[in-house]
Amino acid sequence: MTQQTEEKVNLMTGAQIFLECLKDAGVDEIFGYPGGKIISIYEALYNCDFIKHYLVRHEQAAVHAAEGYARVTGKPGVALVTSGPGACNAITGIANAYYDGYPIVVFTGQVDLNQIGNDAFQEADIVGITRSCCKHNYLVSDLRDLPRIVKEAFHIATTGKPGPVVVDLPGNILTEKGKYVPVEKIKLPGYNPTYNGHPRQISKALQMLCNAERPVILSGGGVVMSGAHKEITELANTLGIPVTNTLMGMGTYPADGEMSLGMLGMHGNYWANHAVSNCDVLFAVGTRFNDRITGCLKRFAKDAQIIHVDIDPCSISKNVSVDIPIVGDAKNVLDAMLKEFYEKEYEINSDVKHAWFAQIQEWKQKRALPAVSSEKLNPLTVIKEIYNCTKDLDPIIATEVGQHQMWTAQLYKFNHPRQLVTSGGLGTMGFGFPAAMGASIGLKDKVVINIAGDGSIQMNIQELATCVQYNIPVIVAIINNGYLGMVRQWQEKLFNKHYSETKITSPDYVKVAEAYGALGFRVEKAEDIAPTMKKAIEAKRPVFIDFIVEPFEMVYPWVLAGKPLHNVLLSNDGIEC
Ligand SMILES: Cc1ncc(C[n+]2csc(CCOP(=O)(O)OP(=O)(O)O)c2C)c(N)n1
Repeated sequence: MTQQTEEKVNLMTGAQIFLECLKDAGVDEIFGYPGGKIISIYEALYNCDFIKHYLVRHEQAAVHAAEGYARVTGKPGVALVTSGPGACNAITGIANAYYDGYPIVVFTGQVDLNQIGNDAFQEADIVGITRSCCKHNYLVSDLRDLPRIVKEAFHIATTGKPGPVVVDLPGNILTEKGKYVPVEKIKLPGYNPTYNGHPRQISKALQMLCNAERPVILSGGGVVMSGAHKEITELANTLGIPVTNTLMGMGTYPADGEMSLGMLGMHGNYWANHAVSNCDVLFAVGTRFNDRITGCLKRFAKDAQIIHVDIDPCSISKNVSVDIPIVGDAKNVLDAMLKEFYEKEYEINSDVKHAWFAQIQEWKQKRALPAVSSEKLNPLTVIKEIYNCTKDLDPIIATEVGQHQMWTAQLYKFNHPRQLVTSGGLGTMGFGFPAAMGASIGLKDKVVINIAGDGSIQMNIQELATCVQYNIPVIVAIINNGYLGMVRQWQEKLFNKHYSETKITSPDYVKVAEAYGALGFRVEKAEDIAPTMKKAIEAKRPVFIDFIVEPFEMVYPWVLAGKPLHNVLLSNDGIEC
């Protein structure tokens, strides 16, 4: 054979090269949905023994599943969708991962290069559409660029503040033939995330924390991302500083740890909100200070000096102005702080800190979470009981968005990071179920439970078919209150009980489960919760449990939008200031 013919024989299609690129990136599981412009990738997948593809039932779910996978494993998740409608269906998932900062790479099909802009069949300008909701995006316009772009995409998705990267793959690039030349090194001179905090800022911050009389640590999603939970726990315990967390920072300090204040914000703990409102130093790590956390910005921690550690320089002093900014990776910064603390033997004034702790305990005693009173099965009882039945299994808990999400955050005690999978920034109903599916694929031995509302579960309910096809044993606990509960709650309090379009009907979820080939149970009494959970866990199959609950339960504590954090509504009766 001549050298030229030999080279021709060794040529691969763009689609085959694409799979080799994924293999080199360490990817072995992807979520996707085929279509005309990526059919050549599916052809290449047909005999591919190094990538397992999960066929979802909707592209939005493919991206949420990839994010769920990324959240629990710490590895990037991958979704593959076709051009036009497939890519458009993926947008919500991309935006969701962007706001919560999780690393996923979404590959979208595109019409052939020479058809772009010609109103070609199934064309959508996905690079344009996703510009504002992804970390970076690419259109591959030359097959020779494909290995470099895929390598860069994974690098950008997983470094600095993680996020979604979109790679648009024109059909002709995937069918063209070429040689696979792996890329060894990434050269991105304009992209240099800062990992180490400035040493002088770190010393200043440490000094300020040691001198503080009423300090609080606020731990956010960045702590999960950088794997800094041990460091934050050590710092809090060593310096004697109470820790509150954002929804994204759940489990970064153990819920049953001595210094734990639990969640802050709109539905955060009364005592956590009061502690932040009254602290003199707030040490915020890996949080964006979004409005659900700060309440009225002008009055947020208004007497406090604020130290803010974040890997993303853009989030520093964006919402809350900061006294000591530290740009860097949370783990590195906290490590450096601890090292300096031990080496230089900083002193802590334990007496004043004890007084502060005693004050917090007083707030804690005064205001526990609301008591439950109703004839019907109460949603809070369901979540507490799910916690009791599963805490020893250390399960992954996903949620949808609504009241059930806030009750889960309040009542399920998360002792580990990456244990709660929930949509924080975008607040996407329909996220939980596919994300739970992705989480279950990522951690095959874990019990994975999606706590859902009856509204939310109907948004991506079709993924039950995916779970059945691959026997992904996700348990969906539907907190069925017959309403879009969280909106109904706002209508009750703020719109004179005008329940406009929030009463929602449901199918018979037991029959739905059975129709899809899954297991279904209905629970209406508290005593049936534990035995049903046991059956669901033992089944090791996809299960729906329909918990028929009191429709009018409210989520308290509640800081009304725009109010300061300490204006906490504890019941329908009044505001505690
Ligand atoms: C995709 C999407 N559409 C609309 C909303 C607005 N929204 C937030 S909570 C909520 C109600 C959720 O109802 P349900 O899933 O039944 O949960 P519940 O509040 O009753 O626990 C709605 C409509 C949203 N967050 N996401």
